[in-house]
Amino acid sequence: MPLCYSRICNMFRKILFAIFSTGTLLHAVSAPAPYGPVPTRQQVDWLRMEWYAFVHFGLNTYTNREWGYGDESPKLFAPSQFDAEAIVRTFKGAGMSGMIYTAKHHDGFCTWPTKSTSHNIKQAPWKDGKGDVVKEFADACRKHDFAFGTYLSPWDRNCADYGKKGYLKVYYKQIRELLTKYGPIFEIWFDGAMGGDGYYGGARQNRNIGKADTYYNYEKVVRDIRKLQPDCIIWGAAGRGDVTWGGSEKGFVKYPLWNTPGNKWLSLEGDTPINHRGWFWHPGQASAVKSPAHLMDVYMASVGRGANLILNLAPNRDGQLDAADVTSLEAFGRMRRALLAKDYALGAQVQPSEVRGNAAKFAGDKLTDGDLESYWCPEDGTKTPSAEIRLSSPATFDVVRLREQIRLGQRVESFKVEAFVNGQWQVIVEPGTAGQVEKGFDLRGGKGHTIGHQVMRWLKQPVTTDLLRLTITSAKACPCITEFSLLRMPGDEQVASVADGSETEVALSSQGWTYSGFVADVAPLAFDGKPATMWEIKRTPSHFVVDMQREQTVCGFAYLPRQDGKTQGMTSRYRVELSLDGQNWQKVAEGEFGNLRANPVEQFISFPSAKARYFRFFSTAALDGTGSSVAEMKIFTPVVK
Ligand code: FUL
Repeated sequence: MPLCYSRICNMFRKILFAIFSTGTLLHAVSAPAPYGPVPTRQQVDWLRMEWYAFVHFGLNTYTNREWGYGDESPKLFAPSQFDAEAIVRTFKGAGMSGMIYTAKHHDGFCTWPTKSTSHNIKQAPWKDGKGDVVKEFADACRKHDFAFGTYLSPWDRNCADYGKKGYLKVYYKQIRELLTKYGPIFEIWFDGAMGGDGYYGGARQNRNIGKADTYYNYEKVVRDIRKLQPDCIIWGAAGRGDVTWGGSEKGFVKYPLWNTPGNKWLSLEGDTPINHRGWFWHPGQASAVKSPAHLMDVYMASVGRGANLILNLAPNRDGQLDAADVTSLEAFGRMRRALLAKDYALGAQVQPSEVRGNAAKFAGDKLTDGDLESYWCPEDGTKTPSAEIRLSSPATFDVVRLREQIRLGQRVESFKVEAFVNGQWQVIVEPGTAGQVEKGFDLRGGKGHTIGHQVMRWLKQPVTTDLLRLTITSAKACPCITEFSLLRMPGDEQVASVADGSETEVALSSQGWTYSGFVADVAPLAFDGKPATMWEIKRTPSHFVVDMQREQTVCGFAYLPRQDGKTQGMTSRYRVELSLDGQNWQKVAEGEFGNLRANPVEQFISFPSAKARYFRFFSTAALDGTGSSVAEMKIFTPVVK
């Protein structure tokens, strides 16, 4: 028996030797072990969707508000020409991959026939109360093979039980309905805005919920959703979901971007409306649409930094998208397609400094094979490898795109790209150094920090070459790079995105105006066209009076909140009164400027045209403590056509 055993061992040794020496070993080189938190399959699929639409459409569409108070009448909801399919076709045509619809916003109005509350679409005149906006969008998406997702505001300013236990039953029911009645939901959005004043069934109170995570019991919410729709990506949920906010409602995310801030993978989403006026549709917004060139900046500052982009288009009161929004969206869609149409590095020869186990599977050509799964990788101990990339002919490009194999974790901390131009190596993407943060739209000439799912670096100017060198200058573990691409940014098509001739009001010139009221000496700073200077006082309520020196017809005003990044003393509620003689006043507008904390953009308020010489603006409440401030204000007069 022992003889037999040793013979078997010998045979086994010989077989192993044969395998190793014939090169079969090459196939046996194993992939690196995952490093740190890795994304789920769903998170990887989601990142590949890149950009999709947000659709804010509900009662606010009819009230010119960003945040409804909760007492709006459902009778207002009457879109005469709503066509979900037309909207979906527009999005798809622009190259978007899906859409997320606000099934319920903070005002609590449910745009589907829910059983959870009577404040829903059944009370609306639209389709005689038999309509269902969620269903129409979901069906249109399914028909056009387009992903459908939903936004359900946790904060509900209509529900009498909000802030109490009773609301949770209502809310959970709404989640269940949306996830069981409308087919696959690719993403569900739980907004972060929570608590505050509201209608609350007539109580008209201020209700605080303490910690959102505790009140909503997001642990349970997430568990339930995973059971109902395991593929659904969860936004927010106090950090328990799969995706978190990009940090600004301007659409950019900060770079370097780490998806692994804790012990789980967390993806980022940049969100912004296509129109400067806000998330919902507002009268006269045709003149405020963002240009295609600006949308490209947004794209490069979100998708280009490794996040996804959700771009909002708000249907108008007819239920249709405004032509101006669509024109800009489509022009940007063409720019994006042109940018991604040709990768000049595709098929290029790659000479890396090192290949893991010399295995073909991890060789340099994986960088340029156009396959998002295959990757170039050195030995475990090597963290700063490099690779020379030779194109078949010289190409001109101004965007360098890199991708990591994130299924193995996020590893790269910084990288450098050089181009061989006029007989010399020239650094075209400088390596990032610790502590540098890229924010906003400062994009061109950006440094090479993280890679993650993807990073696009926009060069200061186009470069022409056929030889490049990529060097990973710092990594947490051996880098696994799936793609190295060279792209060309199309020229800014100067698509007219403003002034479609539908202007109904214009701002009056403030020349010669005088001011009284609180700190009247600084009131002119609110009318000087300079957002950095403002009328400001540490007191609420307070007010100022504008004497326009002569009688004018006025029909509205615009308020730009303080732009210095502070929220203390940012006016959030207002009242406006007019007077012909400075003695007798008439109130013409009163309300809330919603969503200022996340999106402090210019707010436009209209009121019925009236004659006045004096305009009195009251700041009646402020965000974060006492104070009042106005960075800029405009007073509008109607355009006589
Ligand atoms: C915010 C909300 O308060 C806004 O109204 C909007 O829905 C935006 C997408 O999220 O937090």
